Amino acid sequence: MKFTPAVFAAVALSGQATAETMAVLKQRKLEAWSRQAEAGVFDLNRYAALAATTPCVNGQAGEYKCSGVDLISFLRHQDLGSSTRRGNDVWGWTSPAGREFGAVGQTDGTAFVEILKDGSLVYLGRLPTQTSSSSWRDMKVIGDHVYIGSEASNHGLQIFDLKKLLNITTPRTFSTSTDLTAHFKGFGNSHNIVAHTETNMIYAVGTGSGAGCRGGLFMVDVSNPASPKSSGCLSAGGYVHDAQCVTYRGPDSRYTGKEICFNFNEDTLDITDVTSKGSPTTISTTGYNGSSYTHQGWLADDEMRFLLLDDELDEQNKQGPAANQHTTTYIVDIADLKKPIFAGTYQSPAISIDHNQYVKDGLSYQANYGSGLRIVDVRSLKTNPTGRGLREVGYFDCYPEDDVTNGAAEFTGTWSNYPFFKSGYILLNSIERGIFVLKYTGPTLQGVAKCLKPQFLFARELTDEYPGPPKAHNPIPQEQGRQRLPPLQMQ
Ligand SMILES: *[C@@H]1O[C@H](CO)[C@@H](O)[C@H](O)[C@H]1NC(C)=O
Ligand SMILES: *[C@@H]1O[C@H](CO)[C@@H](O)[C@H](O)[C@H]1NC(C)=O
Ligand SMILES: [Ca+2]
Ligand SMILES: [Ca+2]
Ligand SMILES: [Ca+2]
Repeated sequence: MKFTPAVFAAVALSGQATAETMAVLKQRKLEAWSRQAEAGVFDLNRYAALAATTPCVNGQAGEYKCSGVDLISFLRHQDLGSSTRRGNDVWGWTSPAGREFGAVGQTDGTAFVEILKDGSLVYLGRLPTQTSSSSWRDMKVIGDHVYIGSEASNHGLQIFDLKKLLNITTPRTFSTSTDLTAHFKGFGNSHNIVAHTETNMIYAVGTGSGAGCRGGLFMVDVSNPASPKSSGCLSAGGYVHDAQCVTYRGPDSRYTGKEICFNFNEDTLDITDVTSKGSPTTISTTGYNGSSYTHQGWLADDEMRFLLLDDELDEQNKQGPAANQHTTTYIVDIADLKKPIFAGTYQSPAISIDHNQYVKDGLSYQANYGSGLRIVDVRSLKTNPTGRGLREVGYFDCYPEDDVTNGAAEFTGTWSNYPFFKSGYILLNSIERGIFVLKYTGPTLQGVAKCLKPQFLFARELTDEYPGPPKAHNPIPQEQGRQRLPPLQMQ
C-alpha cells in the first residue's frame, strides 16, 4: 500500500515515512545480482558437488557454519538442469503414499527433486519457465498440484500435476504445453503465489498492471485444477508483496470461521477478510517503527494470537530497531484484528536481511539471506509478547563468503526454505549454490515435553546449551517495568 490517508495516519503514528516501493527494491536486487554474475558467482562448476552427508560438528559442517543442523544432502543448480544456475523460492509436496518431493525455483524454471528416506536427493526433471527467465519465481502446493508464477512477462500461472513425478526413472524436461494440467492466463507476471489449502484458493500477489488488481490479491479458485477460475480481487490496499491466508480460529471471535489474509503491503500489515470473494474487506492497516519494505510473515502459533513479520529493507536502510543491521523479526499481537499491536522485536546474532520465514511447532524457520537458515524458538510469546524470550536454537549458514564479518545486509545466500515435511528434512534453496537438505538436531517440542519428566531426558539434552542463556544477541534495551522471563521452566 502506498500514499493513502490510512497509511499516512499509520505511518505518522509509527514516526516513519521511509518505506520503499517495489520498483526500488527490485532495482536494488537486480543491480546486486548483476554484480554477482560479473564476479562469476553463477558460473558453471563454481561450486563443488557434495560428496557425503556432513554432520554439524563443533560449529562446522564442511565449509558451512552451523549449530544443531546437519547437512544431509545437496544438489547444485547445474545438477538440477538449470542453465542460469540461480535459485529463488522453494516448496514441498508429500505424495499420497508419503514420499517427499521438492519444487525448487530457479530463474529459468522449476526443478523437481525427491528426498528419499535417508535424506538423499534425486533429481527428477524440470518444468521450464512459461516465457522468459526472471529472478522471481514462486511456487505453492495445494493437494497434488503445484502452482507456479513468475515476474517473467506474460508468465501466468502454471498448474502441474505432481503425481507425474511418481514413476520417473530418468530426469525429464516437461513440456510447458502438453504436461500442464492447465495454464491460467488471467494475469501475466506475478511476484508471489499465496495458497490457502483449506479453501482451494490461490492468491497471486504483485501482479502487473494488465491484471487490473493493482498488485493486490488476485483470486483464483482452483477447486478443479484443470479449470482454474478467476473469482475476485482485493485491490483496496494496493500492492501486496506476500500474504498468509487462513480460516480464522483465533481469539477475535468476531471473525471465527472467516477467511482472513494477513497481507504484507510494502509499508504496512493489512488484515483483510476475503470470505466473500466478490466484496473482500480490509479490517486494519498498521504501520510500525522501522517500516522500510514490509515483506512477508507467518502466524507464530496455532492459536493465531501472534504474527511474525519480516521487513526486507530495514537492515540495509538501518531503520528503527534494525539500525544495527542484525536481522530483525517484528512480533505482532493480533488478539484484536482491528488493532494489531507491534509488541516487540527479536534480533538474530548475525547480520543479514530476512526473507521468508515459516513456523512449525513453535519454531520459526527463517531463510535469512547471507546468514542462511535460522531456527528461532518462539514459544515464549505466550508468556512474553515482547519477544525477549525468543532465542535461536539452531542454524545452517549456506553463504560462507560473508562469515568473516558476521554477515552483511545483502541479497546473497538463501531465498527460502520448506520446513513442513513429516520426516523433518528441511529444504533450503540458495540463490548461488543449489538445494540443501538439512536436518535440525536440536530440541523440539517433543524434547521440551520431556522436560516435565526429567527421568526421560537424554544426557545430551541436559548438557547442551538448551536450556540455557539465550544465544541470540538482543541489544534492544529492556522496557521499564518489564521482567525478562526465564527462557524455559525445567522442573
Ligand atoms: C506409477 O506407478 C504405480 C505403481 O508403482 C502405478 O500404480 C501407477 O499407475 C503409475 N502411474 C503412472 C502415471 O504411470
Ligand atoms: C524506533 O526504534 C528505535 C530503535 O529501537 C528507537 O530508538 C526509536 O525511539 C523508535 N522510534 C519511535 C518513534 O518509536
Ligand atoms: Ca516468495
Ligand atoms: Ca529485515
Ligand atoms: Ca554467512
